[in-house]
Amino acid sequence: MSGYFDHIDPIKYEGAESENPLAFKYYDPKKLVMGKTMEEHLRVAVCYWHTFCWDGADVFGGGPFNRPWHARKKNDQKAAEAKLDAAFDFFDRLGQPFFCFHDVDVMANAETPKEHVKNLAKIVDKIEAKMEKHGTKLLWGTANNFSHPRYIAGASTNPNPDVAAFAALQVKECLEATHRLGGSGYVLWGGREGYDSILNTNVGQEMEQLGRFLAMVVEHKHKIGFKGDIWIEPKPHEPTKHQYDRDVGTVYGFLKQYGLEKEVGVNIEPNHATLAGNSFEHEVEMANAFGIFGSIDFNRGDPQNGWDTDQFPNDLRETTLAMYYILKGGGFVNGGSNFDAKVRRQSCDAEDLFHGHIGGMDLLARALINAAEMIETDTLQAFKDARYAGWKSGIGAEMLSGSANLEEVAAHALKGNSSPDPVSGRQEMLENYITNIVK
Ligand code: XLS
Ligand code: NI
Ligand code: NI
Repeated sequence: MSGYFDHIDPIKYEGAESENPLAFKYYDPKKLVMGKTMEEHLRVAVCYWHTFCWDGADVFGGGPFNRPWHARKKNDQKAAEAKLDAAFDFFDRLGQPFFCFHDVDVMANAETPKEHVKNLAKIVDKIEAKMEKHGTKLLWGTANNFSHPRYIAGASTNPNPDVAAFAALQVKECLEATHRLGGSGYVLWGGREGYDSILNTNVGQEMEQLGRFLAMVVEHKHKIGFKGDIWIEPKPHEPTKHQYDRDVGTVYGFLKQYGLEKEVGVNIEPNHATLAGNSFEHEVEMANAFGIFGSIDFNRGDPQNGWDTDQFPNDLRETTLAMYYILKGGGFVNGGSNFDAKVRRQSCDAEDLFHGHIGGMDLLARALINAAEMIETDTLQAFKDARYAGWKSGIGAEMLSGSANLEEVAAHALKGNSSPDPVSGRQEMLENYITNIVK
């Protein structure tokens, strides 16, 4: 045991009346909602990187967090194992079912390709034993192909194919590790797959490279028999000026271009959605529309500054809406609710890591209950069904099925004696309905 979290008792569900800040008020894992437990619906995961790797450093100053596993200064195997002990100790106390990691989050530092393979394998053995003992499962794994200086100009989109080959090595090893650890998914976030300046970038060439890289990952998934999903995580920019996977719609076009739309889905992050000028629920609903919804990296940005602040989510209205669309799309299958979120730099105690996650899990629980209530009566669906009913028969159905051509549709319009009347979209009424649901 790490000792670092010893002063925190396991977090229990105590109900909405509880005044204990270190207890769940709404997240009751066994509570039944629409025939499934909350735990099964939400599939909550803790992310390794923000929770155990980050020491609180920002661009203006060093890390104030003082976690014991950072004290070694060198991220060697001993430090990696101390971090692993602390991570599973945290998971036991929080009681969430899943975790997520990048290869470099869990392993000792490596410089050469051979060292990379060796160090990852060493820690994966330890992770496997920990998972067996503690019962926490892997939601997804991913390779960090953006932090090391070799990736300054991207990974698969690098002008130098040897860099892309190093990235391929990392992805192959991490996909195999994810498979071995029983992960439900594998994520590719294109951290630097874009450009800082279009002046030095061959955009068409880079997208070809990215498409082929993704196809190789899918081929390998099938080769090793990985049954989980592959997800791209859209983000418009940061760290690059422009990232090719800018939002769900763009990713779908990209997948279509390379014939991968049936093989690859999306891991949506609300803070990335808002950076792209979209709402969170827009991204979920676009993914549903294209049939590529996968998983969520829950967090939020700060409306007053435009970057990926990765704060724990706390907006109940936004989360309720997103949850409604997630449930409408069938809910999580292999995906889940990963908190890609970090406590603020001044929240430097072990305890703060619990407050962040407790708040996030309680929020998801409330959003789930609200969304289930919305689905029960499904006022929105009924409204939309009535609004589009015209397309089910007559000229609407003929247009959609292709049985009427432009001339025939135009002839239908000519038969009318006047211009069609405008119909209210009832936006305020629907907004009021949401306001009254959110509680
Ligand atoms: C960064 C991304 C990253 C991915 C995993 O903005 O959210 O953390 O989730 O590489
Ligand atoms: Ni993320
Ligand atoms: Ni992010």
